[in-house]
Amino acid sequence: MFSSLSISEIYKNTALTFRVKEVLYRERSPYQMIEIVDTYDWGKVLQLDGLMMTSAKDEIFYHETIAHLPVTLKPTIEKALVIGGGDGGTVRELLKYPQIKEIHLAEIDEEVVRACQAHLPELAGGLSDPRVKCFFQDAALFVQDSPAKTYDLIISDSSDPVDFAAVLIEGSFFESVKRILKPDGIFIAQTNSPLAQPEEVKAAWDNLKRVFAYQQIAWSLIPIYPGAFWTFTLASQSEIPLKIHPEYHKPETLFWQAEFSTGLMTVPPFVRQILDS
Ligand code: SPD
Repeated sequence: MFSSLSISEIYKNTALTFRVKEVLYRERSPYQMIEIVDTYDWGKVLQLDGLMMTSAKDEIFYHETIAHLPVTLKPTIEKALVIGGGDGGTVRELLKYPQIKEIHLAEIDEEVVRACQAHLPELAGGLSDPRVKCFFQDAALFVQDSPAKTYDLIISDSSDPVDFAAVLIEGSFFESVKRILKPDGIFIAQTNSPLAQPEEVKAAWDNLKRVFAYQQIAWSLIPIYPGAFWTFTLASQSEIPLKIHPEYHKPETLFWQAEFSTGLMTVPPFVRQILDS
């Protein structure tokens, strides 16, 4: 591909490769290989075990959607839990809302947080905010051990559902999430690409449907992920409003606009076919 230094994600029979200016961090933690590199075209990129997690150029499409969509739908959120999300991008967006008083981050790999605080402060800077408390433990155990009816919002900002993260789209995990959500609380998970990973999209949907009374697919475009067309799935025990509240969206954003909610929660027929298959 490139004769000089590069970084790739190979997903099945497709590869995405960026030419690298500089390697900023490259260490193996007890859980995974962590790499942060500065690329020519996408700015700084975080890879975990060879999988693209985020890039400076396109992270807004992911972090703004996963954080602002649920808050725009349910503006009374005071206490939130972020599962995974060690790069800090999702927490950074939640911190833009003054009504959110407390954010817990359950991230298995403390070294991801430390590496991002050192090399991606534009994402991870908010993790040292006094409203944020980090718990470095397995998210599946964290949700199992948390008290019932604790959170207004839970966001699963997980890595791909492989290895230790595979459990994060299973029914048993969703049962624990339901238990620790307040009765009118809302859950949103990143649920992969219907183009590249239709089986994972369907598995998450089916497992959520067995556990929660209401669920709703939303989508965004994340160019550095396999398939680029990416889904997020909302779930709740109370009805998920499809009517947006633009007045609840005040923060400065570069991508997200409250008016997108309706469009991004409109399920394209090719996605509906996967969910109904
Ligand atoms: N294929 C990549 C899926 C990763 C989703 N999570 C990314 C974490 C960004 N905060």
